[in-house]
Formats: sequence, structure tokens, C-alpha cells
Amino acid sequence: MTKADQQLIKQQLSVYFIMGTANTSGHPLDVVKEAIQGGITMFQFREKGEGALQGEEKEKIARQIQALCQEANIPFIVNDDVQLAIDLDADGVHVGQEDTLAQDVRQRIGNKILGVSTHNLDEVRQAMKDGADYVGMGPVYPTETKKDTRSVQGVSLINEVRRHGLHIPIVGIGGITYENAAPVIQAGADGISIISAISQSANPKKAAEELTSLVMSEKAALVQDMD
Ligand code: TZP
Ligand code: ICP
Ligand code: MG
Repeated sequence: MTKADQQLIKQQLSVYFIMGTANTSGHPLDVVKEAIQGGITMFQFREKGEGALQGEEKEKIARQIQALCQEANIPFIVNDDVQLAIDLDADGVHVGQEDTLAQDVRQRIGNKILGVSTHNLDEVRQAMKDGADYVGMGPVYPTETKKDTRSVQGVSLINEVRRHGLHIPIVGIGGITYENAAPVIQAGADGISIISAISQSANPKKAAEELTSLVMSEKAALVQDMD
């Protein structure tokens, strides 16, 4: 990856909204539309949990959401399902430590975006070797959305990775809201990844707007400090 590509990914990670049909009581397409209007910078289709769609139904909604992302020029990333990402010609894939090996995913997807969930410095270094374009770190805070998470880690790994001088793009995930997002950026993450703070909001557009303006101002403040 060139330096310019890495800068672009860091921008795109700023407000990374993740959703599947199980994450909202609203109409999924409306929620995504509103989140896009509110300024999200990247989207991940994560169709998991109770009542998750499969097969053709899953593919159909994925294509509909992808079309919204394309119209808005926002990367559309698929969680776990490498074959779906290839079939749809998605912009990328996100995998966890329990999913397909990152290096195998890299082989299959060519130069699409590859994201990997990480929980310690070794996993971060391995993800970098495997060709990850960014790493997810969390849960930063307690979350109700994913039941089988590792223990809550705050921003400690984000700090540690930056202390070691690693420049891999990072996004924090897990329990992030408007109220607690700032420390994630201040610790050195390039963005925040959120599900429920947008998908369960009574006003997803407003929630996305508020998160976007917060992250952009926190990132701008850090650049100023370096001058
Ligand atoms: N991985 C770690 S925490 C999490 C995932 C997928 C869920 C994040 O959801 P929320 O609602 O933003 O806490
Ligand atoms: N991080 C990101 C960005 N996405 C995920 N699905 C995850 C961690 C578990
Ligand atoms: Mg996974």
C-alpha cells in the first residue's frame, strides 16, 4: 500500500458504520440512507445474530445497501463472507481472528480493502504481515451488541500500538457513543466503528451527524497539535 492509499483509508475510517438487519427495528435501507445523509464515511454489512438473513435474501439486501454506498462514494465492506464480497465486487472484507485466515483472504480478494479484528500487539503485527489495510480494536467499552467479545480493553491497545510506532490504520469498536468517542481518537485511532449508537437511534441521521462532527473536530485538533 502506498502512503497515499493509507491516508485515504484513515479518512474513510473516521465514522465507520456497521449494520445488519438484526441491529435495527427500523427499515434497514432507511437506516443506512439516513446514516449516509448524516455523514458516515464507511459501511460494513454484518448480517449476524437472531433472524439473520441467509442465501438469496442476504445477497439481495447486501446489493441494495451496496448501491446506496456506491451512490454516496462510501466504501462497502462485507463482514466475514469472502465469497459474497467477491460476488458483489464489494470494496473489501472484514474478518475476525476466528474467521478465514487474513492471508488467505488477501489472496482471494486481490487489492480490495482488508480489515482484521485484533486484541493484542502480536495480532496487530500478524495482521500487518498478512496484508491488512486496517485493524479493528475492541471492545473499547462494554457492548450489548456482540455477546462473544473479548474483555473490555479501553484504549490501551490503541495507545500501545502507537507507542510502538506502528502506523497501521486503526478503528476502535465496541460501546462507542457520542459521549465516549473522543478518547478513542485521542489515543491514536483513525476512526470509530459503531453499530447501535446509529442503528438503534430514534434519529440515525442526527446520530451520524453528531458522531461525524465530533470525530472530525477531534482529528483536526490532533493535527493542530503536531504543527
Ligand atoms: N466487535 C467488537 S464489539 C462489536 C463488534 C462487532 C459490536 C459493536 O457494536 P456497538 O453497538 O457499537 O457496541
Ligand atoms: N472491527 C471492525 C471494524 N469490524 C468488526 N466487525 C469487528 C471489529 C469485530
Ligand atoms: Mg467475524
